[in-house]
Amino acid sequence: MLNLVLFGPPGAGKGTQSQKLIEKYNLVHLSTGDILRSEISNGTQLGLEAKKLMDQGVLVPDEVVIGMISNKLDANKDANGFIFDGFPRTVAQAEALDELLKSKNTAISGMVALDVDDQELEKRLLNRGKDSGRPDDANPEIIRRRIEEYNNKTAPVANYYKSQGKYVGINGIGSIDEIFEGICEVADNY
Ligand code: B4P
Repeated sequence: MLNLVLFGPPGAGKGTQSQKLIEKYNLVHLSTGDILRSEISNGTQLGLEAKKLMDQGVLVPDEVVIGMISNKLDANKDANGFIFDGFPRTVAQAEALDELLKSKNTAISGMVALDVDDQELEKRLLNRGKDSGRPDDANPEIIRRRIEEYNNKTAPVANYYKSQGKYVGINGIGSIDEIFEGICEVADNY
């Protein structure tokens, strides 16, 4: 079973590369950002609460996203494997994910981290914001808050996987296909 964590700052290309990976390896895509946005568009209580935080560029509480991932794992019992996109975003989420997978007799195969500098991230997100309608992509101040949140709370997750020998860093600047090739080289080894 291939269980890949696709990691990187906001706008690094996790969602973009996930779409290509699920097709090539026949995996289930678990994006906490997408699940939260679908809760928002369905007007659920969870969505209403998440929206307030996401619009400010801050993370939603761990227990909320861990619960969502747990439900999705249960709903996809026959999957070949999973791409975790935007999750785990804190060390507590990474620990919870290990426990959830262990209870299903599987584990994370590895983490691929996309490395992109802050200036490029800001440019990509503002560009996407022009037509995505995503409030968190709309202004530089919120984007900077998201990057700060990443540096404070999410970057330590890389060390969690490094200490397990499961971390591989990839240059996230270049064409989408070039970056995809780099990720596939890593994934093919698992
Ligand atoms: P996410 O939806 O996960 O969004 P993201 O980090 O902004 O995007 P991603 O890295 O996937 O970028 P993409 O490929 O789209 O999170 C949104 C919010 O949800 C968070 O701020 C938080 O509030 C909440 N949340 C989500 N998960 C959570 C969790 N686990 N815990 C707590 N809170 C959570 O690429 C961005 C743009 O770059 C696109 O326009 C794309 O076309 C472009 N691009 C991609 N690759 C490129 C390349 N190689 N060259 C040029 N442009 C490229």
